[in-house]
Amino acid sequence: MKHSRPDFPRGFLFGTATSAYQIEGHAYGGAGRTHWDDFAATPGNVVRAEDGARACDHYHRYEDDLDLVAAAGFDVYRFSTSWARVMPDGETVNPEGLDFYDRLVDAMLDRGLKPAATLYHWELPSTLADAGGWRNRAIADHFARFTEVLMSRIGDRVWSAAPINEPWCVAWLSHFLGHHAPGLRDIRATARAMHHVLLAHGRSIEVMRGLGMKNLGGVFNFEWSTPADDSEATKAAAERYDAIYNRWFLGGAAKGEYSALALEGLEPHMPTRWQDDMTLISQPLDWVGLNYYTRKVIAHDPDSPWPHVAEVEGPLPKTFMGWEIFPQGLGNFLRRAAAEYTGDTTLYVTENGMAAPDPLVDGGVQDDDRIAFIDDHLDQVQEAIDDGVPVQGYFLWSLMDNYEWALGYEKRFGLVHVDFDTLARTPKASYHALAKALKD
Ligand code: PNW
Repeated sequence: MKHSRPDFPRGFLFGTATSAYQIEGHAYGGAGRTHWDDFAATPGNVVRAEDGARACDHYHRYEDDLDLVAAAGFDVYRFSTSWARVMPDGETVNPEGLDFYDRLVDAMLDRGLKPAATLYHWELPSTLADAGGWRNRAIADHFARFTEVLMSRIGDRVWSAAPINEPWCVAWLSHFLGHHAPGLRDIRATARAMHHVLLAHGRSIEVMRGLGMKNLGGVFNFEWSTPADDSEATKAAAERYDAIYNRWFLGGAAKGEYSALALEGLEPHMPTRWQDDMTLISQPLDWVGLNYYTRKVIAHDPDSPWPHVAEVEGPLPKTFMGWEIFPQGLGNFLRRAAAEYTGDTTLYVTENGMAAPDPLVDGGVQDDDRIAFIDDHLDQVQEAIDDGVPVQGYFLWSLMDNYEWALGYEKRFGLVHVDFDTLARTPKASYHALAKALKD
């Protein structure tokens, strides 16, 4: 690859990321049922109705997997913890679950890796989902309790912690678009989830501060929105998309303010007295993480349900997800975050990467397209640094091929290939290229 460590300032961190449900194997270790198990079991929701019961069997193979992270020369390993593994019914503690994360964190430290924990990456215990999940304000109390239970055990050893991965996905993708569990298509449920997910974030940060933890942040996802034409109606639609996707959650968490444009449509559906929560929601953060993959081309669609936007086919090359490759969006968001929301606060790119078919040929995977993708996005990080944006790390999604949610196991994002029959791990060309770049 083109880039290597010396291209970046001293102390700039390289990492790779995974999430619990996508790799661990949820059938093991006494974990409780989650709304993703329920969602996947309902025909039509997930390709081939695949779930995370076995996934990559990381639960048993974590030492080998962490060897791969360390051998590549990564500084940081971003992982998530499964709420239902720690508290199978959302309330009772499963000692085996806590023991697992305790061992996992120690195994990272043994290898010189910085453990970057995300408490919630989408697998809600079914009992809590059945009680209304993110639509129910009580979720914030439950999440605060989970934070306390988990971090009382591992909070003294994690390098950083963030409460919730990608609040937009938790709220919008899951309650408005219906693509993720619980698969709702309901604007009222969405507005409530959009607020409660941030309330839970704020409560969790508060609990972790109380435990004396340092280096606490939030992880948000971003998609650049490009108007399909230059009519006023189209430009307004692209701005509404941007307001909901890219401004609502970051604005709430970083400034205690929701986008006025997004509120125009959402206000009637919001929980009562939501304004009273904005101070709690905007707890000071030590860093903000940006997850970035793609852009969308947006049109105005007068017939679509609120918010009257439609995604249309764009002209750029696409990944195996069908997502357009648009590296400039990453630079745009890094600059915008610092200029409009986060100021001097440290930023990390907490996820970036691409899916490809990645067939195993002659015992290897020649994923040159992924290497180019990474280089092109690192160009953007470098430009942002040159522009004075305080971005201090870049973490690849993902360490290894894994359960890609509603798309099952076919979409491979890994630097390491996983054979889902034998579970054999084979580092791809991108893994070897990064290992060389990080050592040089
Ligand atoms: C991120 N969308 O999710 C997640 O953090 C990962 O768990 C996931 O595997 C990765 O990106 C690749 O998909 C997203 O449809 C999933 O807009 C879907 C969307 C956005 C982010």
